[in-house]
Amino acid sequence: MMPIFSKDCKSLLCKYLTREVYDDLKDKKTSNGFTLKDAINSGVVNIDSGIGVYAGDAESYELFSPLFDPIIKEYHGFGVDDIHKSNLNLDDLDIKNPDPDGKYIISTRIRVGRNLKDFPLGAAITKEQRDEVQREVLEALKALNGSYYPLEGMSEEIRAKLTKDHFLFKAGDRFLEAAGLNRDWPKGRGIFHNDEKTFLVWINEEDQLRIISMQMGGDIKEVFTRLVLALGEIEKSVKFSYSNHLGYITSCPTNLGTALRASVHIKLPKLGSDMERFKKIADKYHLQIRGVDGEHSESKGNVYDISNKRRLGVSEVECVRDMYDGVVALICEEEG
Ligand code: ADP
Ligand code: CIR
Repeated sequence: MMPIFSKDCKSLLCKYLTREVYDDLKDKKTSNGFTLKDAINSGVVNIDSGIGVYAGDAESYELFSPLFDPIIKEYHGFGVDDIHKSNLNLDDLDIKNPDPDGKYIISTRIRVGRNLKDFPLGAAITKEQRDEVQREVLEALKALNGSYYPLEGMSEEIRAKLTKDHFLFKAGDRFLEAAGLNRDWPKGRGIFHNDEKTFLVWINEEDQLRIISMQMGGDIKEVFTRLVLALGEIEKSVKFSYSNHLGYITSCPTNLGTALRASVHIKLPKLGSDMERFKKIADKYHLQIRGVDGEHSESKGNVYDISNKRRLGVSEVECVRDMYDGVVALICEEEG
């Protein structure tokens, strides 16, 4: 049955799931058995979703395009005839630390999401396939310096500390739960990281890989450089799911394209007391404001997570540049 959304629902799902779209898609199923009902369940169960949909495989984006296309258009400003282009050339990112004295920026993090070419995405994957993804990714990570810590068997104390310190994904996310992305938890999940925890890979959370570079302070270029070099190593042994139209294929349509989120944790007490002004600048520079514990969390002590909002139809270098330009503008406003 077509879901009925309450009047105050603001998700892109309730905006674009019209009766016509629903009737057109309700009986369709991808070759992995993923249906419209599966794709929309997260937004139906969580009416406070911003988006509300997840894909089960690359095919979902084609089969359910009457729903996904307008959502992608609204979130990324990217149309059906547009083409995505990747650019990871470090020489094209000419930026300096926007806060060399460390007055505002606490830390910088850049992550990309990736999924393996020959597997369904997490919402439609089987337990055996998920275990195989973990095995192939760990094989690829042998080329990098670090150790793997599986979630299964990890003490609750260590898991909670890694999450609190911003290194590990949270457990029991209700949006992922309703999307079917937490099935068989904690099996097949884990975190790989180097001793300094400046390079990390999450395995089998929302996406099969979340490849992360992070460090204290505001040296964005150094963080991006570490990420790009590691990506090159990983890509020597695994093939990622990529489409010429949509770029890297991800579970959530907000991550399509570069799947890159470049963020700073930044202290902005003045702007924090004038949210209207803060949001206006964020919109102008294509920024997203999150709380300090990540998506769907609140700010603490006037520290905000500021990141690029657009990820599709802009290159990786441009995504990082969006964040950099926005942070420079925010610091200028805070000082002015
Ligand atoms: P994602 O970035 O993978 O989309 P979240 O928004 O949930 O997901 O963030 C994941 C974790 O990364 C959270 O603990 C968040 O606080 C942490 N994080 C994000 N940006 C930074 C940053 N610039 N410095 C330190 N931690 C960060
Ligand atoms: C939601 O719809 O709110 C969740 N499914 C998360 C969507 C991803 N959020 C985002 O803005 N990047």
